[in-house]
Amino acid sequence: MIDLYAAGTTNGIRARIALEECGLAYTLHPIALEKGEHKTPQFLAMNPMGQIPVMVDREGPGGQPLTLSQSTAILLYAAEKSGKHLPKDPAKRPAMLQALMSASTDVTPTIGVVFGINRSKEPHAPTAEMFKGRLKGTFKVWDESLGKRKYAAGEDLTVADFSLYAGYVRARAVIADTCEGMPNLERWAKEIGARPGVQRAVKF
Ligand SMILES: N[C@@H](CCC(=O)N[C@@H](CS)C(=O)NCC(=O)O)C(=O)O
Repeated sequence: MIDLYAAGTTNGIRARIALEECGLAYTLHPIALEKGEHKTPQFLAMNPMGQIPVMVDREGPGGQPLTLSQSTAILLYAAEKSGKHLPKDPAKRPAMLQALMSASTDVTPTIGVVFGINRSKEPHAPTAEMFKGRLKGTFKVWDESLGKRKYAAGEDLTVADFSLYAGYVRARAVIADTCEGMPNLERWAKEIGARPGVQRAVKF
């Protein structure tokens, strides 16, 4: 059994999609970030960074308990444990890794910066606009790419799609103008968002 400590943020959603889509049984422990539940001694013992998500797999490698943070690490761990959503052909792996890293390290941190600026006591509008422009540019590249192929890394659904969807769904909910008017991205998001596991994962 797996315990997942998460909130409905991009990173929390990514980790939960991973467990849902890989068919791994888990118990969700919602963490209220606004109450500082990610800064308690118990939480910091699991992740000294004081950040969600954290996953505890009581039957990790070798049957030993495993505590893991970093949403993309959880995504890859779940995929490897279940044998799902990773290319079987080694030649397809580099494209999957490139797509995965762009989704996890280009899209998500930029969303985090825009949210952070907007929530700050004295939001600096030009900086927020600059990062929104960067995010829109990244989504535009994804839109063009998804015009040529079905999924994030090619013709097969992979963990890269789940990572990208976690960022896309939050951007669309809170800063919709960064991903509007992108028909290929919308076509792809409609398909990913219709998956039952993804639908369960985004409800916190
Ligand atoms: N790179 C980490 C980032 C985790 C992260 O930034 N978590 C945020 C929520 S999305 C958090 O816990 N923020 C609270 C804090 O940093 O105090 C991941 O992919 O899991």
